[in-house]
Amino acid sequence: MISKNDTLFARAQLTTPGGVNSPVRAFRSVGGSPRFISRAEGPYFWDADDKRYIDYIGSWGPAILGHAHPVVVKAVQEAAARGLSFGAPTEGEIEMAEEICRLIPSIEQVRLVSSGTEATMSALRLARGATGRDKIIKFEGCYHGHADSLLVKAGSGLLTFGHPTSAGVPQDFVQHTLVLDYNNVQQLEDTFRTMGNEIACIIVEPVAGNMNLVKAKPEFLQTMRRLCTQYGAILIFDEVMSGFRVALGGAQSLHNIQPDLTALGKVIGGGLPVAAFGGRADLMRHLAPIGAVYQAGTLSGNPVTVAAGMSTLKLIQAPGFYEQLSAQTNKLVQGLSDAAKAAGVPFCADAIGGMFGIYFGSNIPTSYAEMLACDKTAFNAFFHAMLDAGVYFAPAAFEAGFVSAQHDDEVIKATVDAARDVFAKATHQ
Ligand code: KE4
Repeated sequence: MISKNDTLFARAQLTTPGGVNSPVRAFRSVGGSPRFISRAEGPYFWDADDKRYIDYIGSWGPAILGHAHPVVVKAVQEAAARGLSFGAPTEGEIEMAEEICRLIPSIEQVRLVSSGTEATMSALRLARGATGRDKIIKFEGCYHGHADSLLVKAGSGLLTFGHPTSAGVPQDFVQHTLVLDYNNVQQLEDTFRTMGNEIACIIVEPVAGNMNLVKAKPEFLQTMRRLCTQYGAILIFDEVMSGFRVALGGAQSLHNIQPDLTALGKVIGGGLPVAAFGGRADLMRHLAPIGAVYQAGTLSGNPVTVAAGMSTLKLIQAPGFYEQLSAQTNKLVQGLSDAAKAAGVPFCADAIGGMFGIYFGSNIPTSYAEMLACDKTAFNAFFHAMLDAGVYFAPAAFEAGFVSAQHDDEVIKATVDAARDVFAKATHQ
């Protein structure tokens, strides 16, 4: 029987490049046809053939509560019934801004936008406008969305496709973008020593999730903070993925480091398109309409998306939410590691909050180069075997995974049991 996923994929490619609206969904890195999802609830979603999967993508981070949380759905329905969009300010946007500023102390003022790309692109422009400098520093393997000056040896889809610089980005758009090695402290010191007074900003994922999960070493972030302060550069934490995912206060709360600007997204929209950038009030004052740095958006702060975001932000503040989320994520990675070890498969895994990484190699990677050395072929075989078993991991070796509050012990056990069978079969082939 032909899978309806295959039929839909063939049809989708007639009208949409690659048949998808975002490249990583196309399964090009792992091969085969993507699954077209028909519905989702809690830790599960169902494809076009009505096959159920345990979902470890969670919409690439937003679904931290589990899919179709009844409180969030109700908030969206009630907001929608009052009108979908006004293009005028609403009280809900004030409440959302106040909540973000309360939860992330480094954010004194914040502006809502509709995607993580918009958030980081706007933060970069603000940093350049506020400092009058052009050069920016990013790190190889990190992905900050698809703004031109950031598509330079980016991670995520580009890394997965194996061509680290995007076509269509003129060379003079990237001449000011310095790409350094993640977790390389000496290189940071050397770069600032030679051109620190030309640097507008550093943008960094304080927990990297777009070359798979790679944790920043504390001294890496501490050095960044010190150098930016010393040379008058802006430190931007891109917490689009890590914000409200690794801890209620984001990665910055775990490292106790105050960036000058923070980009947020994913969880803060609860699955609807909400992102944000914010930070020091003296920087945010450079933004139009009061300042000279232009930034705008027709649907920024949209009332229906803000309703989803606000109800999500309230629910993740429940007592013990992150302790429980971390406990479940740790059970998953420990279970997978034990299963691989029992089968003699070179495998390891890491976790932080509700985010995890799985690596087909002997050591947890601490850099982009170490990540590239992991066995992608082994990952792809594991991905498909688990998909057949009804477990959906990220369809690319260079992506992190996500656990929701609905991934209970039964769900984790089912995942680990399936992995045990897959690893056992892999070693008997
Ligand atoms: P969006 O423009 O896709 O909303 O956000 C861009 C972005 C910015 N910063 C970080 C740290 C991010 O992880 C992202 C987007 N993450 C990818 C997942 N690897 C989104 C998945 C996709 O591109 O479809």
